[in-house]
Amino acid sequence: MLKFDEVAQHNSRDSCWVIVHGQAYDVTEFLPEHPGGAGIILKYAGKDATEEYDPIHPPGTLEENLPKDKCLGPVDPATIKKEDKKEEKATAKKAEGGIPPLDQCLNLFDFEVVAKTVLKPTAWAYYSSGADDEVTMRENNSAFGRIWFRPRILRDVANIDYSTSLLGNKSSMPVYITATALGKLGHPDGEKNLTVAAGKEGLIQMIPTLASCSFDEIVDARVNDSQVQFFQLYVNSNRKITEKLIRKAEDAGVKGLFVTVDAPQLGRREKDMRMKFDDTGSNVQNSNKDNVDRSQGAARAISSFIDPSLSWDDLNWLKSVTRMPIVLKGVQTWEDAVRAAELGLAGVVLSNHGGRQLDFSRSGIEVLGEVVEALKARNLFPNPMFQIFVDGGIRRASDVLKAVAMGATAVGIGRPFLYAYSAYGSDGVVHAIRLLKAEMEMNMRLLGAPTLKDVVPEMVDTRALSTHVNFTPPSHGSQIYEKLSTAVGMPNE
Ligand code: 173
Repeated sequence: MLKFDEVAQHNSRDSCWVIVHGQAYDVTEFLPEHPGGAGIILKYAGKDATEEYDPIHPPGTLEENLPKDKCLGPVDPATIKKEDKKEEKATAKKAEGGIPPLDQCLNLFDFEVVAKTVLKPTAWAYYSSGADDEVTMRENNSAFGRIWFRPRILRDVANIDYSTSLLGNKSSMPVYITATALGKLGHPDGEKNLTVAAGKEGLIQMIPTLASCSFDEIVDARVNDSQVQFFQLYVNSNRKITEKLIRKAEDAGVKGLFVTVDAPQLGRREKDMRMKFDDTGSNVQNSNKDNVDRSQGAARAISSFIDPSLSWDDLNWLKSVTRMPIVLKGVQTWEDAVRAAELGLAGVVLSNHGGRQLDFSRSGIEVLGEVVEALKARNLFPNPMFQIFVDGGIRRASDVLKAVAMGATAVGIGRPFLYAYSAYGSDGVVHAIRLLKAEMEMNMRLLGAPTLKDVVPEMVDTRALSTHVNFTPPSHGSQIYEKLSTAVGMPNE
């Protein structure tokens, strides 16, 4: 068996070995081909790269991309030195009981607070960041604060039922778990935490194209055969790869295809970028040799597979390769929503990608107002065959109910569930869902709406929704930003 010290000698561009899951690999010849650039591998040359590797590469990636003879065999575990102490520190905190017991989390915001203390700095930066000045990211939640309720009284609200149906599939609540990439940054079980919790609580999970777990692992984690999942699709420049993914999803019984249409290029997330610079240090030096832009870390490198030339013309092709209902995810105007409806698609998600794409795009909840109005004017709403979903900034059942009152079938929630499992595993997600259910029951009772059919437009006052206050983004000196560290590297120091 190989000894760690032997691997450690192959630590250069000329001879580069890395350890992943206890196996040594010779990746010297693969360096120029690595989609994320050679530099990131070289950082782990001669070392154990498992922790960095896992969130970004679904199982099987190495086997599929390296010739068999490049796997050099197992490394004697007794000789492996733990190089990355950061992760150990993070998990140590949990072991010491450094986080509050789960039942002290009373709402979805609480998980974010706990997750920030548990996550590795790079993971926190990746999950929590938004594009540019993060104005849209904050607006997503703030917009709900401009909608007020008009509750009705003296209705029989002894029994409350908030169950519903998404694309013809039962859901215990008008909420689904939306797709988010790189799930293992937060927890070794990654997206499987979401699958298990969704199954237990009767919610639908949208499987991401760029998950850390493989598609099969996420499907196999279903708690029973009747558990429903959707699939989020990034369309690859190589359409054959996309067709294969779609077929795989269909074969696995996936019930809906959500095509992301708001990310022809990945937004600039500066908090994330700052962290990558800190993390690799070597990026600038390497930028001449690598032809992939790694200045935005792994996400940007992976996103190079997303086809920016995708257009309305491709939708006929998409429809021809699947029987799954197709929903466009990332629609931001009534014009595009009407076009999707007229094309006979199954729905739209009014979303700005969690504020991670175009800064100063409006919140999904604001767009919902104009979309419903435009569809109604064309006799396209209500229509059970064309459902409207909203995501972004939803943290309370009151937010969910505001969206439902305005015409949404359901809303997607992303980050809060990531934070919940990062801190508490799958149990955290179950708890988060139960908190939302408790809020749903109370809010519907107080609104005078025993079922979701009773949650009607007249129950919300949305007059202020599209009135944006004269808002100047806070300066870069405010506490919201991860400031550029001036401690080292200033030219005149
Ligand atoms: O929001 C994201 O970070 C995202 O959608 C993405 C896209 C490509 C690669 C990784 C993540």
